Amino acid sequence: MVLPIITYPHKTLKMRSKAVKQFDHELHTFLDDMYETMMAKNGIGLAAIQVSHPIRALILSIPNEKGDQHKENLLEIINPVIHATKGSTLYQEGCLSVPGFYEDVERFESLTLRYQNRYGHEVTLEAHELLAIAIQHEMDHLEGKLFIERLSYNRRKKFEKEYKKALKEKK
Ligand code: Y12
Ligand code: CO
Repeated sequence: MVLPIITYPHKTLKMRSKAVKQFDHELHTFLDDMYETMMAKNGIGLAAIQVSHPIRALILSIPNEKGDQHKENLLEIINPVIHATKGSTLYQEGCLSVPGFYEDVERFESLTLRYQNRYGHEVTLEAHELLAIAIQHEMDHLEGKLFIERLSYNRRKKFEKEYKKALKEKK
């Protein structure tokens, strides 16, 4: 089932998500719905809070070098914790909860992540490049933070201006 995605400035997006305790059928159905939703909206990443569910779960489907997203490469990341980071990098990010706005954000270049999969099994992942960036973007959602809150003062102003213009055009 494709779920509705909430967008800025919905106040739920500011909530801190709670740890997942039960790795049951309900969680699996929800993760399947998140996947359907992300693919229907052309996303590469989605956090549970974006579909109004404040639990520490996120999914990622990073495209391969041809730009294709394969379900076998889908990552379902639950209760993630970053254990080590290296370097820094700039990447132009977008978010399904901030449609139509893209801006450069500085992130760690690589990281070591520990998380649980849908069965509650512990996984360790070394992430680099786009995967590392996407993990940080989605983990910010778990803390109630959007990428626009990581922008410099001037870039944040640019966002506010574009957001207000888009609102006026909608009316
Ligand atoms: C790098 C880049 C992005 C992330 C986080 C995951 N972000 C997304 O998956 C964003 C997807 C997105 C899709 C959009 O829709 C289309 O392109 C058709 C979109 O455009 C509109 O909604 C108008 C915006 C964002 C992490 C790291
Ligand atoms: Co996002």
